[in-house]
Amino acid sequence: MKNWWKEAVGYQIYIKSFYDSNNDGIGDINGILQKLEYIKNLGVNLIWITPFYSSPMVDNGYDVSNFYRISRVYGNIKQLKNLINNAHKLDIKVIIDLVLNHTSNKHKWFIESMKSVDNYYNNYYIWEYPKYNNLVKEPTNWLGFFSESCWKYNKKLNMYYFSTFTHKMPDLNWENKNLRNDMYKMINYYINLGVDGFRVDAASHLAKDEFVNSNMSNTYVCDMYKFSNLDKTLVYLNYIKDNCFKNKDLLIIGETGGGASIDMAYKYANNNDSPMNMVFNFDHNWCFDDNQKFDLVKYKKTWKRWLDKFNKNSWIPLNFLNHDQPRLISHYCDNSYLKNKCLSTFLYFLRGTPFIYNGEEIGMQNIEINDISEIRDISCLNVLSKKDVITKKDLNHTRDLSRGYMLWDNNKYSSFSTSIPWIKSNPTTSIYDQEYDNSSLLSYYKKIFKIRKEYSNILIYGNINIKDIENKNIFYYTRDDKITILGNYSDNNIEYILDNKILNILLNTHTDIEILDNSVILKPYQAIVYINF
Ligand code: TEU
Ligand code: CA
Repeated sequence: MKNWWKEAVGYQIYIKSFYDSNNDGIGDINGILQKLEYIKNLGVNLIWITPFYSSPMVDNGYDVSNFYRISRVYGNIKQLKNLINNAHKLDIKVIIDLVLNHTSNKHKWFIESMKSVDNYYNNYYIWEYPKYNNLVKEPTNWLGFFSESCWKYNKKLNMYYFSTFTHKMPDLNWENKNLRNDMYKMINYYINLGVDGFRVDAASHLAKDEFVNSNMSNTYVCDMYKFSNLDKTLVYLNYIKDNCFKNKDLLIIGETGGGASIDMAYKYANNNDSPMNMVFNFDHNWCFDDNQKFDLVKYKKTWKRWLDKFNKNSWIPLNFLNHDQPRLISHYCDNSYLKNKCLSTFLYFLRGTPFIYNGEEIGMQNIEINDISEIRDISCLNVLSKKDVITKKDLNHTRDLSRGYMLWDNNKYSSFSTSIPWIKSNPTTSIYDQEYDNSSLLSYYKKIFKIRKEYSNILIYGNINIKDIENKNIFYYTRDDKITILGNYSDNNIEYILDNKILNILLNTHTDIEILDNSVILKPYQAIVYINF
């Protein structure tokens, strides 16, 4: 079945670091508006904007204090509507982050919730009495994702509340029907505002297991299966579908971390009776060998596993990394543009919807942290607060790595802003440098998406056949047996014997290619896409 979101090329905008329109050092909604043409020229027709709601910004906006308000630093509802309208005029769809698992502890509901057990909102969150009547002890030994206990004591109520991430982001109680109704109302509000769908944040954590200790350890342990990917989560997501998404042509793409299995992911997103259309997973994010070198075989096999399961009408996003992970070029490509070109050739012609993380298209590198004062990421700060000695490695184990501000040109602060940006960046290149250079990474990304569009029947809807999967250096696959994607991800020239004919080369990382009778000589990190029928 054809869908607009299968044909889309997605682009993730980390709003805080994208473009600052009013020069306060923080990216904003009008900043995105001013860069729509750039996005359009890239070949993108779908943007995902990270949270812009009112927030104390403990976790850069994933801690929402009012779902109906836009944070003043990002703009206002009028500007958001204007952005959506202008994007639509350019045929760009807009999806927004939907934070369902938790709110900020400054959200009105939570403030009410803390007042008394009889308060209407008390049950909007997960409250438990101490485990022992006299002794004040936490209900379980679970540790959350940001290295804090999942439980936080409240003296007044003599109860603990639950959080998957941090105490400043208490988890919502999805068992409560009133809470659910309020959430449907909020979701429908944004649908009526004109968004084209949602990226459902932390979708896998909505349901929690029975509150019994994890036996993985006597002390605190991040036993994420206690609060990730439980079947009950599907029930909640299906309620949302019934109350908000049904019969609407939206894209619902879940973020399903917490170790979601492929089978579970398929339950989330099979486009048959599932609550969502696709899910982001993290299996392909850490494909390294024993020497911490990128492992192509692992990478190919990971994608193959997902593609084998998500065939027919089901679908996956094609993405490298996001704002929680390091930068692609630093993570997998030793900061080499050529390696990046080679690897993106592999990824973006697979069967699925590409999602680029802003700045990836020009090969933005990880930022380099030299001092704790440069760190903004709460999860990293939490880890560091527990250490006596902090090494450079500890400092650079932060989600900030990929959150540096966008490098628009070579002026001060790369013209992201005229004021000191909220976070540093790593100005090794710029859009200005690459935009008119036909050999740049940026130009290469544009070519990829142009070809994908031009041959959409084959490259989007066609079936996929990954060949020679055990080959450590070569990737080789065909789409519909008509277009071949071939690359040499190694430092050596390789003569590779083909089982088809190179008739017309559509894309080449290099300026030429040596074709022999029934083989081809690929230079190091050379990739080609060619018609073979
Ligand atoms: O991340 C969620 C997230 O990291 C977990 O779902 C994941 O399962 C875990 O790391 C282990 O795999 C999202 C956002 O992307 C992130 O920026 C937010 O901080 C977080 O949710 C909380 O809203
Ligand atoms: Ca701003």
